[in-house]
Amino acid sequence: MSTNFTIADDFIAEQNSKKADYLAEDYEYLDKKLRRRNIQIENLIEKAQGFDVAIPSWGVGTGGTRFARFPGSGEPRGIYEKLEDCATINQLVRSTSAVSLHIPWDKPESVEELKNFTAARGLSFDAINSNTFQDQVDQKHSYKYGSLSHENPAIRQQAIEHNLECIEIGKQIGSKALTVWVGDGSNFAGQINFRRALECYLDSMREIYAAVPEDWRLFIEHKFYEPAFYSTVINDWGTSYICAKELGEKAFCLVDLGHHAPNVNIEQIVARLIQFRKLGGFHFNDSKYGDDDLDAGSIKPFQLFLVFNELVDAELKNVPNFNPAYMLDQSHNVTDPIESLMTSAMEISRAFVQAHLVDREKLEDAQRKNDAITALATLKEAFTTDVSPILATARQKNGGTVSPIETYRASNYRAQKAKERPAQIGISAGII
Ligand SMILES: [Mn+2]
Repeated sequence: MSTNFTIADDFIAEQNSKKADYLAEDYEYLDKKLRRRNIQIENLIEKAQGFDVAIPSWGVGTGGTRFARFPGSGEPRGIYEKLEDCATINQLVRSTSAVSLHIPWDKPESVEELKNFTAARGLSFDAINSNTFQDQVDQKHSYKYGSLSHENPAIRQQAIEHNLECIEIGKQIGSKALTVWVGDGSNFAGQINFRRALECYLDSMREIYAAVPEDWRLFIEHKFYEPAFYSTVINDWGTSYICAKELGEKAFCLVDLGHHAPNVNIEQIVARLIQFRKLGGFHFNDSKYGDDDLDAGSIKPFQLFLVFNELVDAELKNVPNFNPAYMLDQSHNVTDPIESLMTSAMEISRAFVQAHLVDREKLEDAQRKNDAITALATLKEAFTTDVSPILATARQKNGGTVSPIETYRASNYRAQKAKERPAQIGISAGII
């Protein structure tokens, strides 16, 4: 492992020095512009430096669709190679220091070895994700007709025990949250009893909840269709909220941006969950039609900004217990996953910094006066400000690179990994 290729810090410094003059020019211009609006650029750089979004282990592998998967060269073949790629992403962008594991895909043979490997690369572990949406080798009961909500108590028990095992692994690696997403649902009207399925789900979740440590959070992730096409058990944020409320204080709702019907007002859902103290966090991605799992900010950057507008508003107003966990949840079919994840992490930081540019006094004044034009213009003023020099400076100050994609390509990382990692059949990489 130790002989594997890594990007040298000197190389990053050399790449950065090539950009220094242009960055200084752009920075100076933006600084002047923001000062006219009474905004201190240094504060925004500090905000950007402190911002972090977790990488899902499955995101560094090439994804696929229902039709096919076209593997990329040099893609990771196991958890350690996935962690190598996660470390490289963080080395360049410096805003992705945590990794979210998926059990059983990433089940470690030695927890100690996994912890040491991760810590040596400056990474930590975010929420742990359970999987009861597919059958594993040697599994006694099938999840074909459901898991936590199944009619058969033996199947529910098996799904509960898997989640308990995830909590145990999570405790050992230092996770502080369990994310439960179930694929349970139905394909045909009448196939399941809606009320009974949800009651079974809640019974199962109560047992899981009881095993969640006091300083942990339990995230419930809703999704309105897929893999079930007629109904899902946790179909929307309302159901998710009710379940989180039923379970107790450690349970929260997770919002995956792709898990809503087209044109749903997600920023309003976010505001609702904040108001009722049940917003647990996000799975960021973007979509055009369904749960496309495209790169964050690639299709609807204004929506991403509006989501962050709600989040930053809550942060600035010190809403109690407001501590959302941020993670990317994407499937990269046609891009190099490392490039997509770096770009997405930067787009999320961009939306976060832009939301900090909103003149909130002016916005509130416009709202109170029913001045819709000024209200929208106040948001647009922030949204249309190019904060790239702030993001680049923050990355550089944290030890990263001014131009992540350029530096990454110049390093030949992927070509090096293609040599180190000969292709292997049957890699399970996120079609979720
Ligand atoms: Mn998700």
